[in-house]
Amino acid sequence: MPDWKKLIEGKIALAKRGLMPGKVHANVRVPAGQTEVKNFPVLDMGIKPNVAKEEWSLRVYGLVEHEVKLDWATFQALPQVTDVSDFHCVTRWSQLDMDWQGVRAQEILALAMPLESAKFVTLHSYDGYTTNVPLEALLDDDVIVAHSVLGQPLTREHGGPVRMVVPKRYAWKSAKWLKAIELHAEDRPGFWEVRGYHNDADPFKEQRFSDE
Ligand SMILES: Nc1nc2c(c(=O)[nH]1)N[C@H]1C(S)=C(S)[C@@H](COP(=O)(O)O)O[C@H]1N2
Ligand SMILES: [Mo]
Repeated sequence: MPDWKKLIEGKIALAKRGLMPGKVHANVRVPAGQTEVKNFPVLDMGIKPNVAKEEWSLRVYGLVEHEVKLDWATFQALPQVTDVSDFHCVTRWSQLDMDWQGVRAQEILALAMPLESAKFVTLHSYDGYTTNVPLEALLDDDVIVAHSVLGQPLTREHGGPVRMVVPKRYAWKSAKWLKAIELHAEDRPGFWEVRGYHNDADPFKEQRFSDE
């Protein structure tokens, strides 16, 4: 005789887990509709700006108490971390265990002291690309302003010298060749978001296009 009580309790526990946001895919590394790759493909609009470390700077402006402009040396002097996360591109590839190295976005935002009214962010890149995220999303521990990955400085094609990495969103939110972080009160859709990509871009909800 099976232990019915235990079986039923187990089923209920499983069903309930499915109702808890964020827990549904807790043991699934590769989201639905994605294929795991290991060759770190390159994806962008084809313009790959050549930004030397000496010429690079990162500006934080908009609804902040202190506008910040970091040059390479100042950026390197900030607390450095390595965060391992998975990278999901809307074109259906995922690369797991990416060991992004750099400074937590929360660290850089703290220097600028966002105003109470700041709720949304536009990431600006040297190729003219933009993408939008809620300010809160950038405060997660796994969001890195990265200069290295896979044990090497970021190559130009992957957004070097510095890119943003927002692991909980599809990779188009991870702006390469990062130039500025602009804070505002209202949400401003970026390059892909005005072209039909989903505003929120959660890979585990398959938020690929806004009309799906
Ligand atoms: N500045 C900039 N950042 C960008 C893009 C871009 O065209 N320009 N493309 C985005 C897209 S669509 C993806 S999938 C990822 C790809 O990053 P990778 O080329 O390092 O794999 O970068 C994102 N960041
Ligand atoms: Mo992409």
